Amino acid sequence: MNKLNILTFPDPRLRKKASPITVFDENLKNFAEDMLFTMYESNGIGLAATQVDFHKRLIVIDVSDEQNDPYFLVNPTFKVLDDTIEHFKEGCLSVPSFFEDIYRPKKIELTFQDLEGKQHVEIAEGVLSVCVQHEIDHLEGKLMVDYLSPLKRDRIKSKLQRKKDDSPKN
Ligand code: GNR
Ligand code: NI
Repeated sequence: MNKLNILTFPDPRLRKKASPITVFDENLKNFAEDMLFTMYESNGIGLAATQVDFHKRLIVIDVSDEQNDPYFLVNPTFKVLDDTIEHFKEGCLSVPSFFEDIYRPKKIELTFQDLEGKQHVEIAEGVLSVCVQHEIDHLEGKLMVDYLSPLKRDRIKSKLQRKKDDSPKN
């Protein structure tokens, strides 16, 4: 298993729109396992392929306490079932060390394929709903910071940019 490098804001590659997955082969499974490993190593509850510079519609999620209940979502989409807006303190591995209240619809119907290409439909609420919406945003090139005021976003941007300039990595 490989730990993949996670891109950080404001890297322009985080703005690319991911394309659908059409081939369900061993390569896809191996890559999904590397993503899951990377997510667990980084103590995340979700990871979108975009964040590791792979611009296809693939997400891994595990919102369980024990980190032993992974979901692999291929070509995920959702429909809002309850448009009550709830806020949640969100974090993002691509926006490290910032936690902000983000507002999103409460309840969704999630449609996705598994790594075999089989289709599934599920209802999601709570953290799972938040996380799925956060990850699908990544596939569209959208980030948590886009929901903040321009002032707040720019402050986060310059702090993270400064950190990048100081470190040889990335
Ligand atoms: O690890 C993560 N935690 C988190 C917390 C609240 C809302 C969303 C998330 S997703 C984030 C991992 C990540 O950046 N996924 O894209
Ligand atoms: Ni994120």
